[in-house]
Amino acid sequence: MNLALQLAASAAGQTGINPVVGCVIVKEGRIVGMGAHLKRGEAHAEIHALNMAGSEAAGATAYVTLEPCSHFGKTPPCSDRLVREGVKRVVVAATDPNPLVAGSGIARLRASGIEVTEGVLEREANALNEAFNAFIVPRRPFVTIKSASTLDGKIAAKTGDSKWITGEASRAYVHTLRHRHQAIMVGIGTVLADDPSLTTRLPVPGLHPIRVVVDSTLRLPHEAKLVRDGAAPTVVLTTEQAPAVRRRELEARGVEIVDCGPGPAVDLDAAMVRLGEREIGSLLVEGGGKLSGALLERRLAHKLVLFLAPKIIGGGALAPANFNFAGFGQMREAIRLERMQVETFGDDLCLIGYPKYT
Ligand code: AOF
Ligand code: ZN
Repeated sequence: MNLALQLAASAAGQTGINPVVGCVIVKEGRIVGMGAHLKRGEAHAEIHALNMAGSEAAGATAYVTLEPCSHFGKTPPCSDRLVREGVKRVVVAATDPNPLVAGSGIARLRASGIEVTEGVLEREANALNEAFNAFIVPRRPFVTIKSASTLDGKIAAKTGDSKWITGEASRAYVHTLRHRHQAIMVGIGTVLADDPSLTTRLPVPGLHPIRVVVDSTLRLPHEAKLVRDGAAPTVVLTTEQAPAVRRRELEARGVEIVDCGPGPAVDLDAAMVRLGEREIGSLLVEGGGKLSGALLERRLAHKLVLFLAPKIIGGGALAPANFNFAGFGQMREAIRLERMQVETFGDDLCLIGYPKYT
């Protein structure tokens, strides 16, 4: 199952709104087949592994990180294929929260006389599919806010200088995060200040996320890299207050404009609905402080990835903070994170946690 989890993890970021899944088939102490789900619309993990195993699948044990499916989606049900190949035992890590499956895949295997063991490395398997698990029913993207700040929570000095806060190792890891998300979101302030490309730049080629800009009045300049470079689709979330002429100009340049309410600000709840409809299941938010603060305040962030550089810059209100929102009067009202993890990248810390909204 550990190997199946590794296979699944290797496909992180490339299955769109589908889960990552790995499968290893073992017969008489030998691995006879392995597979991973590599792309939405293409074969599921079990099918690749069964194809590799061929006639060896009969009487074998299949280790699968996610309950084999029982529905006709873009591909036929994996549970039927496992039955047909004569697999004797199936070991499953996590059940499939997709209401079309949700236990019925396992039930089908058992009804056909296959021995099923559940819950093996379940926590690890669910961690790989946290976005899929959160998206599948509400159809809203799993939102991860990334920030890079000093120890005093600043994302720039009082002069606006922000290059660089964190070190090279942290910044390199951000590109892995981009590869693993379907879309990346920034506020128009960040675009005007930095003209970012928001692409994935790794030592090996990665996938570029769809670039999403929150821009209530369509201030996005034609000269911006996001408009000109054609590296990945650019979607602008705006309001009815945006001038019609700007809308036409940007659309003519290939930018997709999505209306999110009457304004003055972009309705972030509506934005998540629109992005979900567009089959964006995972969203990485990369700034700035106002957007991150607004998402947290609206309880729309599922996960925070906070890089902290071992620096203190000060600057009071002139130096922007990573979460800029009205705030609470009482400490007991503070947004708490749970399931905290700490990692290090060079001399930087990276705190990972999940906001617990009560
Ligand atoms: C499995 N093995 O490798 C995967 C599963 O549209 P489809 O046909 O690709 O089906 C997608 C659904 O199938 C997805 O929402 C999830 O419930 C399940 N994914 N199941 O047995 C796999 N990727
Ligand atoms: Zn399947």
